[in-house]
Amino acid sequence: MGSQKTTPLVAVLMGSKSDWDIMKEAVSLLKEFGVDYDVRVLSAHRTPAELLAHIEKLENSGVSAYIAAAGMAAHLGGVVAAHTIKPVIGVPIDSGSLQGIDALLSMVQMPPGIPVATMGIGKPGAKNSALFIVSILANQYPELSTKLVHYRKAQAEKVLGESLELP
Ligand code: RP5
Repeated sequence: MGSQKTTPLVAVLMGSKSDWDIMKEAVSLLKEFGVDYDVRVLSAHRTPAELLAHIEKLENSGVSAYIAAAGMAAHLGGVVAAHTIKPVIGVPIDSGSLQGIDALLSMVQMPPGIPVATMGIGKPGAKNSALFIVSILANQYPELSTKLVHYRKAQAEKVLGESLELP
């Protein structure tokens, strides 16, 4: 984990190192698309001051969007969104006894005014968070638009190929 490159386009934040097993899926897709990123473990509850300091640093360095992943009573996405006007994509982590339902509701039920674009729970949500950000950035970066079209094409071909493999 840690920083990757000096000018991050996307900041990936997670509430605990225990979220990494899920969030590495998002980071791996950002890498595949060649999107610069910065990954940190920072908690809205456990390290509130450091989280704010980090957001301030990212804002000054021209970050384009945030992915905020957290489990249980997940406030990370909302707190990040409160300190930026950049898009914040939330990933509810399936930790704790409620397996992510708690985190999903915490993120998706933001009161009006400060949105967090909430993905599905766990690994599928982590993957979609990266793809969703690539969609947003594709408006600004034509090379990402091209890569996303190729990604979708390859995905469709894989699905069509799977039908042919059936007995
Ligand atoms: C949340 O609490 C984290 O995002 C994590 O999903 C959950 C449990 O954290 P640990 O006790 O594993 O550090 O803040």
